[in-house]
Order: sequence, then C-alpha cells, then structure tokens
Amino acid sequence: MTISSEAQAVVGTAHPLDPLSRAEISRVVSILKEGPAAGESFRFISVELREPSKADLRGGVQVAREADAVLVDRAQGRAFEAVVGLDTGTVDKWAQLAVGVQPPFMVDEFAEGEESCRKNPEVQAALAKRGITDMSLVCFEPWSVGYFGEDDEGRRLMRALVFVRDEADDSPYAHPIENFIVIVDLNSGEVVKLEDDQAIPVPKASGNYLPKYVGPARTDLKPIEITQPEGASFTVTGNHVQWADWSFRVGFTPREGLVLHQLKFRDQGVERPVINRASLSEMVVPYGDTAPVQAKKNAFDSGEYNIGNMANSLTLGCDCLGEIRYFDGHSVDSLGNPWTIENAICMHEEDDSILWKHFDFREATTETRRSRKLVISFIATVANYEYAFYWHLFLDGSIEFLVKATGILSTAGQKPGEKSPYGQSLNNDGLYAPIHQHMFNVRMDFELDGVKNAVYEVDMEIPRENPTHTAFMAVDRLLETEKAAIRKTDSGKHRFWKIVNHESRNIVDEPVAYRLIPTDGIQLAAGDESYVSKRAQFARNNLWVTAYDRTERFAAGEFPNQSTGADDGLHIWTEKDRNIVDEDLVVWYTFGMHHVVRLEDWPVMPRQNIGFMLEPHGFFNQNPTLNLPTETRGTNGGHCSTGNDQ
Ligand code: ABN
Ligand code: CU
Repeated sequence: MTISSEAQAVVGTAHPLDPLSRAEISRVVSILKEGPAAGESFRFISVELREPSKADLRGGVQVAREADAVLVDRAQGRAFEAVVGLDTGTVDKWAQLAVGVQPPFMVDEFAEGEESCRKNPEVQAALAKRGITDMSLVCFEPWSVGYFGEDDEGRRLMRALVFVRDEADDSPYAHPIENFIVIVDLNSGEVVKLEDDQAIPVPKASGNYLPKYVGPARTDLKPIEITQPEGASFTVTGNHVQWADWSFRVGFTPREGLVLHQLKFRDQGVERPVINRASLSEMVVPYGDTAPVQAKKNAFDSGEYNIGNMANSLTLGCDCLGEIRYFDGHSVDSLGNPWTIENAICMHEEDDSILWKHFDFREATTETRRSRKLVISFIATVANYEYAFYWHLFLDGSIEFLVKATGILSTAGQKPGEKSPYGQSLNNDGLYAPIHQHMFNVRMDFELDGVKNAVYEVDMEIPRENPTHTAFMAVDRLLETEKAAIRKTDSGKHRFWKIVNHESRNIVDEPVAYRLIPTDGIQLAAGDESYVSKRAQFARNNLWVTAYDRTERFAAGEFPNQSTGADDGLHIWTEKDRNIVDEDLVVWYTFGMHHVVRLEDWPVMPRQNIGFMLEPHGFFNQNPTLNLPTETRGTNGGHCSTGNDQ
C-alpha cells in the first residue's frame, strides 16, 4: 500500500525532496502569520519546499525540513522572502526585497485585477463611448506590465488587454477591443492609467469551438481502448517511481510545475545517476507586431505567472489515457490557505511503435522489439494558451522533453480591409493574430555517473585533406568556461552537445556521455536593443552551461516580473566565466516555436509539438535493450521473434 504524501509528512517520514504537504504549507503560513507577516496586508505568493543542499542530501544526514516563502505586503508595496524551519517552527530568514522587485502574480490577483477594471467608472465610460455597456461581457486579460523603460515607481502593475464577448461562453479572443489598455495597481486595486487610443470596430465574427456552437460531433471514429490487464509496470512509493530501468522522484513547485529529481538508470544491476534535477526554468512569448498594444506583449509565463499554479486537474480519457497514476500539486492562495491542484501530474506508459528490428534475409528470421515510454506530464493554462509538458523516458535510456502548445491565439484588431504585415488575418472582419515566438528554457542539473561532468560541442567537419571529396567527420570541442559555453544551434554543422564524465569510461575507453539533440533550437527574433531581449537573454542563445550554484534556478532570474534584466539571470551569472570542466554543472537549453500563425490555428489551435531529446552516447557499451521480451499480445501468436527457437 502507498500512503499519501500528506500522511507521510504528518508522521514525519517525508523524503527530503518531497514537496510540502498541505499540512506543512499551513504550518509555514501560521509560523509566518504569528511572526513577521502578522499584518492583514500580507499576501502569499508562494510557499514551497526549500530543497536541502546536495551535500546534506548526499551525506545521508537527517535533513531539516525547510520552506521558502515569498510574500507581498500590500500596504508597503514591498516583497519579502522567508525561510521557515518546519522542525523548529522558526522563521530563519526574513528579508525585504529591493524596491521594485515584483514576484509572480498570485492566482487571486487575476480575478481581483479584472474586477478593479470592471468596476472603474472611467473604464466604463470609455467603453460606453465605444458602444460597450454590458460590463459582465467584458474580459480584462491580466498581463504583466513588463518593462519598457518607464519608471513604475515600485508599483505592482497589471496591463489588461480587453476583449468583449457576445454571451458568457462566447470566445473573447474573437473580439479584441484594440487600442484600449487598462493599467491597474494590484496592491491598491487602483486603475493607474487608461490607454484609450484610436477606436476601430471590434471584430464581430465569432470564434467559438464549444459543441453547442459547432454542432453534432462526427460518429465514425471507433473507440481506442488502452488496457494493461496486469496493471502498469511502474511501482510508486510516495513520490519515488521505479519503471523498467529508470528511477526518479516526482516533484512539483508553483514556479516550475513538474520537477524530476534523482533520475537514474539501472545498468546491469547498477543504479547510474543521469540527471539530478530537471525542470522548465523559464518561458517567454514575445510578439513581433509593432502596433502599440501588441508591441508590449511578451509573457514570461513561468516567472511572471508561476506556471505550476496554472496546472490543470487532469482527467482520464481526455488528458491522459491508459493505466494512470496521478500526483497532486500543493500550493497556497494569496491569503495563505493551502490549495491543492488534484491530479496535477499524470504518469502512464505508452506504446511507442518499434524500438528495434532486423529481418535476416538469408535465414528468413525476424526479430522485432516494441518500444514503450513512460510519460510524466502536466498541462498549464496561461490565459489564452495551453502548454502541455511531457517528460518521456524510453527503455533504451533516451529522454525526451516535449511541449504541446495548444489553446487560443492572442489576437488583435485591425481596420476592416487592412491586412497587418505582422500577422495573419483570421477573417474578413478585422481579426488577426500577430506573429510571435514561444521560447522555453529547461534547466538540467546533470550528474552523469557522478557530480563532475563536462560538455563538448560536436560539429560535422570536412577535413582539409579530402581526396575523395566524400569525407566528413564529427569533431568534439571541449567547452571550458561558462562564456565559452554560450552557444547557438547550427544545423549546417549538424551540431549537438555532449555531456560527459571524464572519470567514467566505456568499453572503448571514452568518457561516458549523453548527447543533447538540439531540435527546435531557435533564437529570440527581437533585436538585442529591445527591452524583451534584455530581459530574456536566455533566449538569445540555445546552450548555456553554468557551474552549479543552488541559488541560480531560473534562466531569466528569480523575479523577472517587471524586471529590467540588468541584475539576474543566465547572462549575469555567466559573467563570472567559471570553469565548467570536470565540475558540478548545470546545462540550460533554450528552444522554441517560431509561430507564424495559420488559419488552421483558429479558433482553437491543434497542438504544435516542440522539444528536444537527450540520448545516451557511449553511456552504455552497447544497445541496452537486447533483453526485451519477444512476447507481445499481437496477432502473430504473440511473438516478435519468428523462425527462431524461443
Ligand atoms: N498568455 C499570457 C498570459 C498569461 C497569464 C495571464 C495573462 C496572459
Ligand atoms: Cu503561438
């Protein structure tokens, strides 16, 4: 029997990497409210596990259970960071952050900010002038104000994009009210500014996708049922998962959502560490359109909104199919109440076609082995878009990180008859969707066969001596320091990167390695002089490698909301140019989707896949999957080995 993580925490048996339980979150909140956060004006941004140091974890000592908390005092308009000891019941750190540091939005602020706009008489009057009077149908979409060189006077600001619906479940994104922006101070609820410029007609045509608008569903698709009569092949003990040769711990944070800890592969009976910690570290979605409202759209969906808090409760047969194991995500609302996203993470096995095959044409024998993957995923809704994040673990030691982008385009209005060069017209009624990019950064604390690793860039080269004109080779170049390891993809050179352990050698006396296959390795299109590029420097390049520092967690820095980009993030840390050869290092990969919108993305976007692969590259001495069973439940007598004695 497995017991819930909450029960474990209460009886004091939580693993040091288990996320805080609801009971622990409540305890942290009480300790803070009885201490420095006593005033009514304090609001909670996040309460999460303060992960123990690697040294403590490795030392196997009894590790103190600690929490990191971030708060805002609305009265002072200042943010605070706290460290709370759960065993001691003490506030071990209480620090006021610099003026202007704005932690991510709290979920409650979305509704509060929208309400502030809706009830504001000036906003109502301005909308009435545009012929819009039913405020219940108006949507104020709570974007962060970002940073565009203006002095925000330390205020916590929301920049609401405005849409209007025909009825409650009409899609608002079909009806943008262009050139109309409301800026709200989220601490005071005050409307600070109304940008009410050139009115253009609100596009009227609907963009609905609900069954009631679409009509009867097709009936020709027969059911597909996934059954595992003997159950799933994984075992789950608390947050620890063992599946085939893989083992890991499942984590969840408000900022990152799903986290994988201590990912290991059992090779010939030996547990070999691969990655100590892996998660989505940041995202940015900059728009390329220069129209006044559009040019300021650049959402840092992790750092501005805490994408883990946006996780959906997943449902069987819709989000995930098969023999599912769910994990809940625990967070906190702004008043300090523990809040559970049930079934925030889903885990299941999927068939994955063939893994390997050979037909011996001389002997007329065939050997085929099926591939399967373990899928560990969560799906976040960040206002208009959905992002489904998947870690796929394969039997041969490969790992895939996959993002499916779906949901609804962020739209704009243009004068009827006009066609913006910066976007795709979606109808003939003034609706268009500007070009943009979805940029992701994944942080991977590699520990390939141990803590000390190094990274090589591998390019295809044509040797100068090439008498046959057919020569090409793969050439390794060691990336020695952090600055040298700031790299871009180069498909012309078939570039990839290799993470190695020089101390651990394979059968041919080469360092064992994993390679990072840099698919979707695009770079930020916005110019270096733009504000968004200065804030999202992680997205100017694809590869970054840093010497491990537990405080360096997020690619655009700890608090990117309203930040200038001048103080924190990968571009600042790598200025130190630390040695990264045979060190404890962290690999950061930036990839993305250059979203040239198409008509088919409307009114709801069929998923677009974006991601990258990590593959063993001399990590094993040969294909590690020769021991896969030949038996299947297929129609050929249940064997994928024909003509051979079994
Ligand atoms: N998709 C950008 C966004 C995220 C959260 C809230 C508003 C807008
Ligand atoms: Cu897009």
